[in-house]
Amino acid sequence: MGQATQTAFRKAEKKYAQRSQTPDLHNVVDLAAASTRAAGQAVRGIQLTHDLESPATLPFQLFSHKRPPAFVLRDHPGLVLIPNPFTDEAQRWLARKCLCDCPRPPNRTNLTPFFNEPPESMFSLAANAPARSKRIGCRSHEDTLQLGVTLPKDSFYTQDELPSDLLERLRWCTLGQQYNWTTKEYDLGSSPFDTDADALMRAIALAITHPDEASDMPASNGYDGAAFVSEAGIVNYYDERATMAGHVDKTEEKMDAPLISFSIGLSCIYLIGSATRDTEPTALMLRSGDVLAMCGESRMAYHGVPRVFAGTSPEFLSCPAAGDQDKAAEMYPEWHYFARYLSRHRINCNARKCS
Ligand SMILES: O=C(O)CCC(=O)C(=O)O
Repeated sequence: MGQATQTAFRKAEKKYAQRSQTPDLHNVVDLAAASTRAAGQAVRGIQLTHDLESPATLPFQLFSHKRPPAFVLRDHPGLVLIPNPFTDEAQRWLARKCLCDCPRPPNRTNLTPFFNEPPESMFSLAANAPARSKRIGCRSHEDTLQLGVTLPKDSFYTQDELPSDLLERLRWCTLGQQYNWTTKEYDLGSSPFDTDADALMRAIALAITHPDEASDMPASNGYDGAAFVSEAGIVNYYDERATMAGHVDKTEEKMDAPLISFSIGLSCIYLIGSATRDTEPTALMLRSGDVLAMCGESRMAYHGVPRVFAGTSPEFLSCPAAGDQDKAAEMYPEWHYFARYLSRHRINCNARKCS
């Protein structure tokens, strides 16, 4: 497609995806860099209407403040950004949840159709595999047919693999109601949504209920957060070169309920547009710990991730020698392996109400 016929969204994707030169970040709304548009009129601070409460089941605090700063964007009614409200400990816990607990049966991953994933965590296997002999077997041709898939032509998935190699190919896992990427329906059964993760998402949904509307930049979130339940979700795993093309999440029946996400690890450019690809999107810098909620009008908006930035993961996640890492190692024996992964990846976990 020629440059002239490209949509405004596509043009923005290409601009930020380009690797031959450092991208121009001038127009990127970056709440951690005071010199950008963020300091101007692109965003407005809002008051959260409820405290962010940690689930009582956890022995530590998830949130560093009960009412952290939160923002809405002028051009995108309903999009709420809470810059990293988490404690360092919480980010480690979330990373561990996304890497060890989420990508396990009965949750499905992009690898499920092709490999007999072990019931224990692939991450732990990768971290602890003492010998290069411990491989994960690929499914038989019959199994893949039963799952409604055929093996890719290039025979990418035809031999048993080391857990560490498979971990590098992990792209997504689905939570709760399992999403079928072919039919674009939730028709593949269900797994229990992690109770603590759901409690976290509910706390966010409640806190952003009806943020104050008395302004020229309304937050436009009329949804009553008390009604939110995480029924389905996706964990996306990005390596330094991974991208996510612009799309709208519209399978859910309850499009008035927010789509809530948090990100851990590397920073990225997140593009948010409108209900058509023809509107020029706004570029946001999302950093480790940032929470984003797509409510109201923005729930129907095109969005995507054209760029992940290498070397931007915070030290407390990515450098085993930094800060209170002894505590992390005590809680998670494989912490060195986590740190290695998190120094080179971004994880995004999101939740939706479907019905
Ligand atoms: O990685 C992100 O921040 C966006 C994820 C997303 O758009 C999705 O899972 O539908």
